[in-house]
Amino acid sequence: MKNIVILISGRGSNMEAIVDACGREQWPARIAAVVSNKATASGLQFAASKGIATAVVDHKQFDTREAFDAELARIIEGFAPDVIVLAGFMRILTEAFVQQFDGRMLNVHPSLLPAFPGLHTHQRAIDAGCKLAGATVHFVTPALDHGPIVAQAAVPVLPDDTEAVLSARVLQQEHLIYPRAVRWLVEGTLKIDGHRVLHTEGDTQLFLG
Ligand code: NHR
Ligand code: GAR
Repeated sequence: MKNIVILISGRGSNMEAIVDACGREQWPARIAAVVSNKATASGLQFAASKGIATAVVDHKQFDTREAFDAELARIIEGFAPDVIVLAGFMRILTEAFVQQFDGRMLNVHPSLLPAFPGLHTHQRAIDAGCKLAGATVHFVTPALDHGPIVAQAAVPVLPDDTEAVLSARVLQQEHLIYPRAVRWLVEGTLKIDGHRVLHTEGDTQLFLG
């Protein structure tokens, strides 16, 4: 049984999708904890309602990113994590933190990386005139949003799209590809080869929404 620790900052709909898939598909894993950097994150209530341990490490209580990350790592280690999942987690992590969990930590980012790393991805894709947008699941490395790509989903950008409409279309795909990718990491069916990630049994890593 592997332990999954999920980090959130807000709504936590990706966390919900992972919790649900883990139970429904009977993964050889449990959600050991959901940890937020914000006490007000609504996802904490969902996790607690499922009997999952929750914790808050408020970044505002720390003077430096290093101090915040050290406490976050201490809390996470208490749950003996095998897999760490960033699910709408909004704090950039230090190199030391990332290295501590090297090869065990995934993020879902709401763009087709390497396009639009960072924030406000949907508005940037609309403003750039992109005809495709999407989501990327990647291993977390020190370089923000630049880790090896595990899976991507593409969706159209339609002429009248607003940020809200496009982000909802992308989010639907996140809820499909992120549980799949976490399951692969739990099952040990991913092989990292430089910047490329291959599924050892040939499952599709490309989704067209
Ligand atoms: N940390 C590292 N080292 N590497 C990555 O790839 C990371 C990471 C931390 C978070 C998620 C990422 C995303 O999917 C992520 C990937 C937050 C910011 C950000 O600018 C950027 C990217 C991501 C998450 N955060 C601001 C900060 O100062 C705070 C913004 C806010 O609170 O709203 O940390 O997009
Ligand atoms: C998701 O779209 C996720 O890709 C994005 O925030 C949303 C979180 O939704 N992540 C980031 O922008 C990270 N900087 P959720 O809390 O409902 O999963």
